[in-house]
Amino acid sequence: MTAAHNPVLPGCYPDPSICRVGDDFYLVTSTFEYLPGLPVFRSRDLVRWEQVGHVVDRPGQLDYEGVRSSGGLYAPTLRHHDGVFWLVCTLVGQREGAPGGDFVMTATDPAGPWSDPVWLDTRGPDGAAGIDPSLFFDTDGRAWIHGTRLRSDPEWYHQTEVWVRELDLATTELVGPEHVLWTGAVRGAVWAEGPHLYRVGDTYLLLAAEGGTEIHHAVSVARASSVTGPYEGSKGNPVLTHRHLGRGADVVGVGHADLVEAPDGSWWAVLLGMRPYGGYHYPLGRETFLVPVAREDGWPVFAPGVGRVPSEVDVPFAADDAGPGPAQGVASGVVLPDDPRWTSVRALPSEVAAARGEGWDLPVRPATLAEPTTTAFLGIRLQHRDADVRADVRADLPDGEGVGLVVRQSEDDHVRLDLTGGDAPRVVAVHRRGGEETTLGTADLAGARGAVVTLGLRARGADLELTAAVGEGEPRPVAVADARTLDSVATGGFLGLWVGVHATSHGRATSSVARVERFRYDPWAGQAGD
Ligand code: 6LW
Repeated sequence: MTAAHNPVLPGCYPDPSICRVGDDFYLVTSTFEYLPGLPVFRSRDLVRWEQVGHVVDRPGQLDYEGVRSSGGLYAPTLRHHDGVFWLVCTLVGQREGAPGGDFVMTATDPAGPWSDPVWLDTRGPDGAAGIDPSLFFDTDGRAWIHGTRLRSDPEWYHQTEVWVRELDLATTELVGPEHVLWTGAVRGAVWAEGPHLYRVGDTYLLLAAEGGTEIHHAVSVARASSVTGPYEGSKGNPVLTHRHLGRGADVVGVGHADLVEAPDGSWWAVLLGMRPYGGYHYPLGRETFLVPVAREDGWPVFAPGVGRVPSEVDVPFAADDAGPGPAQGVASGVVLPDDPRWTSVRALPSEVAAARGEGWDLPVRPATLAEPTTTAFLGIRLQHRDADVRADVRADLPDGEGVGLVVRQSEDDHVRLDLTGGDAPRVVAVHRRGGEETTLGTADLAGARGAVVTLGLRARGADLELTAAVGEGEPRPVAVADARTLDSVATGGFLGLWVGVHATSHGRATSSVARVERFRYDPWAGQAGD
């Protein structure tokens, strides 16, 4: 037996959905405006997770142009039926006239390739679109799509309803009448969402989040003897929440759970939660946690005997020698171009850059990070509160262009350490906050033209220090920034922070290529006082 360490996927991996095929568990999470989209992880033991691919990894598979930060892909559900993996998800915030809303993709290998999307018309009677689609395959061969949308006649602000409709598997079309199953366990609960249906014997279980994906988030459960209801809520609802622990808890906002049965018959849930630090802020975003689930009187009991998300979870069927898996953010050192952590915004890394050696050729684009379009950006999730990040970039761009290290929340909120082009390179640290830019610090790098400049970020909790070094020289502090001004508590939205590199010519046509020699990410284990 060995223990899973929570979170099992650190960093911005929200809205986890899980299924099992034979001895393998598969898990997907939301990716918003980042591409490739919807990472697929595999595990044999729920402890060690390995990324095997992405659902959205081809140019043109989905159209992200104009999708603003925290729009894009929300809350996927992954299921397996008759040799086929099914993925349902929502594309939010697409530009006028572009396809969006709920869609289905299929694959025979979860590592890909996945199909192009089949769009579903899941709008309600009044035309309102929804989010958080899920798919349930019943034992009689019928399939049911369910999801969440705001009620057209709400009794309270942000009251939603969970609906279900049959999916014709031959045509991938919704058929038959719609049924509304659930509006939350608590009167006044906002955002009953993230629904998932399961069948246990002759009983249908409905799991749903409620309370909003922040401090009041919770997991509730209901059951029925027919898939279309009526559903009766558990008297134990909410069956898991940390809302009563307050903002000082080590983990907050737990909810959006999905259940899976292991080969030995035991039940488990994956769900999202946040680890605040530096006060009530969670720069790492919403992360994926694992919780054991017991069954009592036909109802699931989450974290039995404990009632909260444990920091360690014993998994009886995991081998004793299980070390941490490659997806758990333990990777330290140069992030090579073929590393699955690399993402870009609204385009694939391969569409904005070309691998070269340990690093990248990153063609400079006129667009800046402030624009909801394809920018010359490559980044990975910040997965640790304490980490060192270094981008080695060549100081050879022309005047008016720049390449920089960035800590990104969104178009409107990020911190950049930019190396300017031209004969007299400088570094300029800028905080773009709520769309307004402030210079945090500058340093002249005399004689650096043509040299490799190391742009550094030292994250120690919420304290971010930005440094620059020329060649093998000592890093010089350029500016400090505060991660508490960048997290979603401060800025809104759904994302944790990303760290990466970007290049821009500030609107001018260009054919320059920024050279990113290498990018390092090192979690910092630390010592007191360092
Ligand atoms: C997700 C939904 C939610 O679709 O956040 O506030 C969305 N609620 O369940 C994005 O993660």
